[in-house]
Amino acid sequence: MSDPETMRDWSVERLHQDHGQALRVAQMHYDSETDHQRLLVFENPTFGRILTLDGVVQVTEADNFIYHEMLTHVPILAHGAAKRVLIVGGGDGGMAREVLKHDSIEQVTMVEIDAGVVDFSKKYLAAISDGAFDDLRLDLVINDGAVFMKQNADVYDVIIIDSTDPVGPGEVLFTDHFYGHAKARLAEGGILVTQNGVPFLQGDELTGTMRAFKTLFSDYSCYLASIPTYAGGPMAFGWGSDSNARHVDLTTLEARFKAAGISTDYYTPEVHRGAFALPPFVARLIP
Ligand code: AG3
Repeated sequence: MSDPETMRDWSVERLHQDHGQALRVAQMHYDSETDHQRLLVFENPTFGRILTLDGVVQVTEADNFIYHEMLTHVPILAHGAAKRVLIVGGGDGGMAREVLKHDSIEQVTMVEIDAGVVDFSKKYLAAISDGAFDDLRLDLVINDGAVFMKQNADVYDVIIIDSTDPVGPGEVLFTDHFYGHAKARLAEGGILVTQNGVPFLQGDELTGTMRAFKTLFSDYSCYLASIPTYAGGPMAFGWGSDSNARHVDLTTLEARFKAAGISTDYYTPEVHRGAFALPPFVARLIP
């Protein structure tokens, strides 16, 4: 039985100073400390299995589709001819799952810092990766994303930063340095997209990334989607490119989406276009 007074049997997230969220733990599936972080998987009747890292919700079976579809199909379909995709982070395999839906994608490189997250996601969160780890197009590299970006010389059409929040191991993925190295790994016409937190509560984080993008890219902005367990309002995804792909029109997107032949639960070409409409409180955070 859960006790609302003590929050026993609830997993409490305290990511933000003045706001938290609690999710009922109907059953604990896994609880361990890896080299990098504390990792829990528990069952919640509404959200299914939930993965938390150091108490912060990373992924749930029920709502991960919104996040993963928006960080993959938006840049891939805006690009229109993407063949090589790099995912930084994404150890649960959800991002790879969505990228690999596109038959036109020939190669996906995923750089995850924590081998523990991958191993255990395969076992405890198999529905999230849904076979992605067995796809021959996926090349899994266990390395620090920042180190990989500096060392590797390959280029990619789309780079997706599927990071945690900028505390702990994820912090380096929000630095100007890192974005500079990421840009150097983009092929001509390439697009960089990033997880940038919920701007209502993490406005500085978005501003920091956008300030870096401003110096790096001829076109930069962010787009939005609400993910229930990333609480606090819509989440922002950073967008940086030297192409005009952000302004691709609806008719083109519709044709590309149809040609891709993929099925989605959140993404549509209209949602894609609409996601770039920014309320003033968000637009003001972009220098
Ligand atoms: N990583 C993004 C978690 C961000 C949570 N942040 C927040 N609530 N502000 C998700 C990994 C899924 N592949």
